[in-house]
Amino acid sequence: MAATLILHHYDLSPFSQKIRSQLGYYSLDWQSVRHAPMPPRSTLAQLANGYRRLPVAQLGADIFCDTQLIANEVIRLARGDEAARNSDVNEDHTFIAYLDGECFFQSLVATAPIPLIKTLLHHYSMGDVLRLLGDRARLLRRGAVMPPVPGIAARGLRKHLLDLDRRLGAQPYLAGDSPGVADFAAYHSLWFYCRMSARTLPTECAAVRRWYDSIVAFGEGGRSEISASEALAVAQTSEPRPLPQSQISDHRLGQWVSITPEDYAREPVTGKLVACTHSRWIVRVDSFALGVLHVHLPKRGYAIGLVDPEEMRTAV
Ligand SMILES: N[C@@H](CCC(=O)N[C@@H](CS)C(=O)NCC(=O)O)C(=O)O
Repeated sequence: MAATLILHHYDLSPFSQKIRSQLGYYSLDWQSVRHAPMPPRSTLAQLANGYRRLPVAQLGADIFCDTQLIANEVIRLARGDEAARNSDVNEDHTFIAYLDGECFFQSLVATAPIPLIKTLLHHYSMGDVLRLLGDRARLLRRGAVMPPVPGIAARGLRKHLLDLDRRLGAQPYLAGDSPGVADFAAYHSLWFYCRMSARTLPTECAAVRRWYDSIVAFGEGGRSEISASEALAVAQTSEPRPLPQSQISDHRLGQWVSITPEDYAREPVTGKLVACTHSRWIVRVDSFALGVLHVHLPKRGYAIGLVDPEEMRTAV
């Protein structure tokens, strides 16, 4: 029986919303493990071996970092291997990267701070909200991306909404008659902006408003909550799935590597490189507590480097 997708996430996370809405569109059943909005996150540390961002998806002992890969796994679960392969090859990844990068930061910065803090205070204590804001400020300071200043963000967001409206025109979704990954990537930042600012989208963008409401209506599929220890038990009692058949050669296969996001939260995942396709790397992690895990990371937006095996021995 196919493993059920476990989504490690938190409710206010926009990138997690990208996946929750996609799960809703495909009416998939999934299991939810809710995490704190900032580290320490001990379960995530055990499963993803250094990757700090959310969401992370889990299928047995396979761990998927970044919504690029998670979205593809959701398509695989819903529509099969070939549909996932086609989406991997045919989606406009440059546009998706723009939506997840520049447009995401525009929406974040354009969100009015007072309603944002009010919404956060509905979910977390004042102390936690202050820690969260400090954590995100540090994360950006150490990152390689520079968010826009508020005036530029607001203008950028407006231009983006007009562009989306033009792209949608009379068609229901950016991808045509049914939503593709770009639709969910465009949606999550606007979801965050509307929800956190308690604002609606401008009336002049009628096509965007119609499109947005239709994605809201997908809901989030059949969600059931499980505990972090249940998710760890799933990893511990599962074997990683077979490695992909269509691989490409890489001189680092079989060696210790570290793979690090290039934009922000640049904490590396280390492990032995066991597979490499045109869009992903898979590293094997031998965990004392959980056994063998395969951690999947995307190639787009991530840097790979060799690690001295001696260093790894001393670390163990
Ligand atoms: N490129 C990543 C970005 C994920 C991301 O930035 N997630 C945010 C939450 S929405 C995050 O992890 N922030 C830092 C944190 O929560 O530790 C993806 O597509 O999954």
